[in-house]
Amino acid sequence: MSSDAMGHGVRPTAESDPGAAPVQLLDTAGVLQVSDATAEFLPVIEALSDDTLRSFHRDMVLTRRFDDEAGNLQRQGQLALWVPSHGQEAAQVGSARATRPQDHLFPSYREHAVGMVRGIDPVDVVRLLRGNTHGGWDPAERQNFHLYTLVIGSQTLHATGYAMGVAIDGDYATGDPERDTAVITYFGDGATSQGDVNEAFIFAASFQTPQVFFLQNNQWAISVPVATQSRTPLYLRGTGFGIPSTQIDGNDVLASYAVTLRDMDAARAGGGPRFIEAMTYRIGAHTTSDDPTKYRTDDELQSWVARDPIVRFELFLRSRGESDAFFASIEEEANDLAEDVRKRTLALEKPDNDSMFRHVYSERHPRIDEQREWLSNYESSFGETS
Ligand SMILES: Cc1ncc(C[n+]2csc(CCOP(=O)(O)OP(=O)(O)O)c2C)c(N)n1
Repeated sequence: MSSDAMGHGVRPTAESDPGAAPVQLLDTAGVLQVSDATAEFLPVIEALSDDTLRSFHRDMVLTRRFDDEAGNLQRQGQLALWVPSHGQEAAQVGSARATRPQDHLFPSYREHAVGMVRGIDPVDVVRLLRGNTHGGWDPAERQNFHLYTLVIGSQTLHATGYAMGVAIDGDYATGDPERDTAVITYFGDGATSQGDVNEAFIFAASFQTPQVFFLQNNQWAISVPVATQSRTPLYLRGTGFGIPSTQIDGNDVLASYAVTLRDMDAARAGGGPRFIEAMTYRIGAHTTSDDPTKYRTDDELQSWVARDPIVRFELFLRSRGESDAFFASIEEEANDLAEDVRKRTLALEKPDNDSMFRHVYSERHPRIDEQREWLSNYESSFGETS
């Protein structure tokens, strides 16, 4: 490709700031990084039990297996669309594991690992992308994991509004670990160009809300590279709003955990908002409607495959003596999960096409009636299907 998305004849690289040194606790070989730069975080990592470390691996593997299976189900006509999370598991699992039960999490639409850590049934997500539900779940019944948001960036405003509410209720900075609440919101590099997101930063900074902005910079907003979104590393945008900001290696689950824990604790204690930019990569397509080979190179893809978050963490666990039997048992659990998701998806009722028209306006509308009729005729043209 010889021109950027705007056709300006510049070919931006996909990475916003290859020269920066994000916080990294595990290198790609799974070796713990001991240095002045990591000293602040090492005690937190050393305090983690073997079981907690194993749970990080389990979360990542189960999510990836679910993600693959949902992609297969979409290809087989069971889902209208699938949004892959492959490659972003470490950013998601580390940050989600750093939250407390009373915290509130506001996702975009790719946060399958975050949802699973917070107790989402994977079939909740399937039902949403299959058209069986227009919402998905009740956040109060899903450990405060809020609804997927397809309108880019709008969840950051919801999160900031919620965090302002937490502040008004006085549910932070009390010193009570079961009461003090923080909010975390997830969004992408493309979303940082949205007005909503910038307004969320302003309100958060002005009102010193108890919240963390967690940006997964997966290098692409569909076909637009991050270098077109911003001429400066994105975490510096947060700094510009007066929000302390940190760039991390988003494929390092320990960095994601340790930095998010620090920042959520600071927000809960009344220190105001924080911003984390997790440098990661969307290994798959943007969605199943996208063909990334049209806009990115295989060399770039392979350079990120080599930084796979699960491989890296497995190497780390093995270096600590974790056995083959453990990894095999997680693999087996992942396969069981995929089978269960498949079975329950196939048992779901056929989505009710009419419901998408029913919820557009409160009263009937001739344009909607026209579209309803068109779809009904189109469906009938296939004859009876089961
Ligand atoms: C307000 C709005 N504008 C445009 C879109 C269309 N759209 C869907 S995804 C997307 C790219 C988002 O990229 P990014 O924020 O980097 O998140 P990613 O999908 O990479 O996780 C766009 C422009 C939308 N859904 N909402």
